Amino acid sequence: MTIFWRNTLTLAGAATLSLGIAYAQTPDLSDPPAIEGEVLGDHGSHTLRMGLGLSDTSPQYLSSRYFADILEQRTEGRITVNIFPNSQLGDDVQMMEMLQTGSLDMSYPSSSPATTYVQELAVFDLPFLLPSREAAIAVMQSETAQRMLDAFEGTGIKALTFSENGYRQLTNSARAVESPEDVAGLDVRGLSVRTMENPVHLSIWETLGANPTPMAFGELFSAMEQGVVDGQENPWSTILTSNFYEVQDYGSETRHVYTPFIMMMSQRTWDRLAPEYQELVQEAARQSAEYEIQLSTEYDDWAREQLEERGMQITRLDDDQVAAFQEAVQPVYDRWAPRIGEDLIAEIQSIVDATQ
Ligand code: KDG
Repeated sequence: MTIFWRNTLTLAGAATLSLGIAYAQTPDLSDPPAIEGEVLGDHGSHTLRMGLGLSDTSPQYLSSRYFADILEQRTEGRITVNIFPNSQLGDDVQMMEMLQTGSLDMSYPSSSPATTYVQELAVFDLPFLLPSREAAIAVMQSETAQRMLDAFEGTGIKALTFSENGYRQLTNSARAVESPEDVAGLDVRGLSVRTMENPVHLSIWETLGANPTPMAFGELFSAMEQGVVDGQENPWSTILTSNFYEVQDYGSETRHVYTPFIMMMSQRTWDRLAPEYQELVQEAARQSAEYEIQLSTEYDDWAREQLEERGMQITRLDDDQVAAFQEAVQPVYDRWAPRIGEDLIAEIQSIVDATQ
């Protein structure tokens, strides 16, 4: 953090000295790995458009740039990827529909709104299922997860790889939250919380006594600014890189769900690529996903500290407090586990257990 003095003019025109603080925009991030591998021959030229919900300082954007660089370098510029951050081209749901019709080439949504295409993905939405990042990575790299990507076959979407969105944390503008009772509000109304467009997330916040509202990510900042909702939940990196701290005073380290991202391509675009290019795209997607996970890890604690420096009051929960949330959301399991599939949950559980 650098502190500098700046002169400002008051309305009356007198110069006053005020304290300005210039915050670092990103932590000290690892450089992307060197791009290796042969340069492919000429299999045609393609300019691809990729839409993201998150901002151009997010790990998702930075690693997508790496993806674009790999393709560009290894095809001598025959494949170019233009990336549009900040929901410029639409939200997760809209962009997946655009992939289906072929009006967009690539997108990178959370797995949660993608459950309308592949229902099994909802396993990731179950609260407190993945106790550590190691467990989450093992699950994302498992054959079980690959089956979920393959299950997009026939939807008009080619799912390329999982990467990390991360552990989601609650923020709000009403009060400090350290228990489910604080969410529900005993003497006051329950918090109104924006959720992703996903029924399990809705169920989590209903069960906790909040008033949940599913909403597109791109509408969230102004909804919080205008008081349409009190709060939301997202990883610290997103809360920082989307400037949510400007409209949210309180954060709680709930880590209630770990959600992945899925890098996706329109099936129509995929089908237009030569097999050599398809293989390259798949390889670049995996490499950039690894880099994304690395950046996201580097961001996590740093982002929380930055939020505190910028004035957000963050409550860390001890084991007993986390256990209280876990217990409170048990009805979500009772309701959703049979629909998501007990076998699938057991499969995920055994991958998790192997990492403990
Ligand atoms: O680019 C991804 C975003 O659009 C979105 O998925 C972020 O986790 C997210 C949310 O809360 O919508």
